[in-house]
Amino acid sequence: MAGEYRFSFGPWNVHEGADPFGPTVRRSITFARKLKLYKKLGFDGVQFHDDDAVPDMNGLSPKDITKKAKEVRQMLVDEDLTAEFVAPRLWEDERTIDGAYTSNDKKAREYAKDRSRRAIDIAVALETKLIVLWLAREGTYIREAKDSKVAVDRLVAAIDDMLDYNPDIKIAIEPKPNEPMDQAYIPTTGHALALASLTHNPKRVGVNIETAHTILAGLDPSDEMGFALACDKLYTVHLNDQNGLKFDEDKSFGSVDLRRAFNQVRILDKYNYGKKGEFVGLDVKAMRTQKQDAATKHLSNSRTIFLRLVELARSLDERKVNELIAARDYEELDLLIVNHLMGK
Ligand code: GLO
Ligand code: MG
Repeated sequence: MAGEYRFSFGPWNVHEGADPFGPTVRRSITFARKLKLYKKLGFDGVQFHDDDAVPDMNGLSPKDITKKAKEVRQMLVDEDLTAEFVAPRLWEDERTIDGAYTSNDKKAREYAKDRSRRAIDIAVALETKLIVLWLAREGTYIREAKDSKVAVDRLVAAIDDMLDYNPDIKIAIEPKPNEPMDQAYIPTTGHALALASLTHNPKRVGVNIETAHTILAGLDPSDEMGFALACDKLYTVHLNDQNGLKFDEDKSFGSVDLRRAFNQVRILDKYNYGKKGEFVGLDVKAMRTQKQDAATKHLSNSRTIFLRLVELARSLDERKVNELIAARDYEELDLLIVNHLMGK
């Protein structure tokens, strides 16, 4: 069953444990050493920020960026790995303090578009067609700081620019309602798909649904996935878990609410997620308390939990489920599901 699903994570998911209130607690691991971890942990796909592949890319010419990205492609080949996607990292530059595509400053917007084109060049060199857009700073701290109608126009223009730049790429918008901003402009799957419909080529714009982000928006992750599946727009997922409305925790998949995780796996498996080449992407962080040598367990554990939940989804007595639905006996259905999760 593991072979039916291919799993991916990003190099940022093996991290040093710094948080806004304290420094790093683990040593850095080089990118080359991180790549060696993938297969051992059961992963085949690498998610990239553009500068995970080409560090300090702002100081390089487009030609040099492509050259360096091709070297990384060779590293992937050597490790028998695939690049899943490239995401322009638009939130760390001093020009994008107040947003990238939606900044009030034209120079910042131009930088963001240019950087996105370079990210596409990197994707081409890494031989992936998928671009992920996490719109980190496209929002506000106070309502009056930007015009929300203009912001959407600018997001459409930026996405159109990318679609025109390369006719082969597909873009997966990763909605998130807040953090780092107080209010983000594209908080949910519905917003992302409405935005897609405004672009030149809606067929090439879909979503990357992250469990924690849907929970922060007060929504159910499996329903968000069902919505995207019905629209044929679920290009990838960022599975993890989240303990209620607090900072974005990126906990191991299924570690907070097993039933919620079960329902995500159930809908993905039911509608053949992965059969068109989609990866089961994780976006999980190790707890800050983990020691150096044990700081990859969150990845292998999330994968293990996913695969066990596939088994549970497939062994659920669907005939019984349908009988209870027909009888509208949802109390009994509730017990059936909880018992199933408890192995009864
Ligand atoms: C943060 C996001 C982030 C993105 C990543 C890929 O909340 O989940 O980790 O997924 O930068 O664009
Ligand atoms: Mg994510």
